[in-house]
Amino acid sequence: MNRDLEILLVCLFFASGGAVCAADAAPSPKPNVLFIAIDDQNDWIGAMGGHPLAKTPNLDALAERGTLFLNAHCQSPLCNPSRTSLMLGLRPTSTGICGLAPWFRTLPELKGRVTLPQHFKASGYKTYATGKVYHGNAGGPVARQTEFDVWGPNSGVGAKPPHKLIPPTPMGNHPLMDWGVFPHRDEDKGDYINTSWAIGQLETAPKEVPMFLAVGYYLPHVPCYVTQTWYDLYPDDDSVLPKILRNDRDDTPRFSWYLHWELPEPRLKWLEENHQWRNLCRSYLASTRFVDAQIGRLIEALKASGRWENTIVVVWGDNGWHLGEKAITGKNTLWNESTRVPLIFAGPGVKGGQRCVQPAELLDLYPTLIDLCGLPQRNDLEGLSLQPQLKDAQAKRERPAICSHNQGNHAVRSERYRYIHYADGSEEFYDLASDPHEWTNRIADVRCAGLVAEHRKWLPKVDLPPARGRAERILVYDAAKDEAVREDRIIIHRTDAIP
Ligand SMILES: [Ca+2]
Ligand SMILES: [Ca+2]
Repeated sequence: MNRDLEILLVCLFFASGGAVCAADAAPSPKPNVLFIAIDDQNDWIGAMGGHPLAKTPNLDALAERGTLFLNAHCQSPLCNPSRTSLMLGLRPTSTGICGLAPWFRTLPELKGRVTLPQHFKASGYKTYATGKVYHGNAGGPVARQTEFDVWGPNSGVGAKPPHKLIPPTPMGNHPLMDWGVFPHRDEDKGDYINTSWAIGQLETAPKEVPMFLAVGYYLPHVPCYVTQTWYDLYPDDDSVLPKILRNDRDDTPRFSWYLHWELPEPRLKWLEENHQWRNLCRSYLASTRFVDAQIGRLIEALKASGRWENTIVVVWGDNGWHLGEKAITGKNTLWNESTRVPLIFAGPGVKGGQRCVQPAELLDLYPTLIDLCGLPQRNDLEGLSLQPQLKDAQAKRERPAICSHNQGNHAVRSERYRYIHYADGSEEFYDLASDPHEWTNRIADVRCAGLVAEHRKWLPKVDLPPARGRAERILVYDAAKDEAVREDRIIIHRTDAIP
């Protein structure tokens, strides 16, 4: 069948409400969904152009088959709140879930909330999950009963060296804060094991029942352990380093340091002093390349299972990662390195070969997948369906993408600009067209005043304080005193180790 006719039939199918097939009035099989999450994956992906040496042939092929969003952003630059928001279809500002805890089912108001996979299950799908889909082991055995039908392994990073590979890091020398090469096999890595399990499901699951298969990749989240083969694909020279501006933080508010809390991730200064910057960048690039290879295995199995033509593949990252930009490593910021994420849709109903620069949010996955699969609509979701952009990448979106990090801190990303508002009232404004690295804060430029005001209008009207049950230490930044105190007003993780 030619591609245009195929799209037309798919459109007719959706227009019919998905109840009957327009072509022959026989029941039409709903498309399967392969739902692929990558942890802490920034734009260092070939097709995204975030790093000249990034090579991801399998992700690039998926992007070519479908639509790649080049301006997609997480709703919170941290695992638990980002994933919770996506799965619930609600902003972190609407739930108060903005930290590594709580597991959302512990909140009475969210106990019965229908998540994305539950909505698929209720619509006749069998749902499968392996790896890091929700944050860590969030929910534990309870989640295993309620969130998916079938659970595979959640193997984490897998093989680990007997001791940390890098020198002791400041901020607690956290065990996860490590990277590099040590002798081990790809087959002993968590992401490999989880992929093998998912391949097994593709081989054995009954074809009559549509599948929703979620595979959550742990890498390139730290520790970025890789085997020599992948590591050696990247040169031992400075071409692996990102472009940075040495005095980049001179024009960012002091509060932007507090936002990046008391994380275990070392600053750029430490990486350079300990000759670890290059090693980290190579390890991260190699980790992504390894994950890409696992996605390649998965796609091959999908094709071999006969489901390729009738499966929507969606790939997303839960937040980005800094590797020295703005003088830090890690996430937990409101700049592009933290908020921008990969987002690819491919399969029936998705136009191929498209690059979309309209803003998109991970929040949009829930309503978009409902549309693509012809599931019953819901009126309780805060995202927008991306279906217009999946048909025509030029289709305008009615609002910017918003990323929030604890109460009072928000980034508003339109097609061209980024506006940031911090809880103490300080602000930043960037023109990505002339300043793609966000090096020049133009908030004080009077010529930008009108644009800033337009972006300010999009700050969330609802902005709940953090929900109870947070696991990490909570500190409050008191702007008047310029110090951290414990209370429940503005929650912020402050470090006193600002370089
Ligand atoms: Ca993450
Ligand atoms: Ca700057």
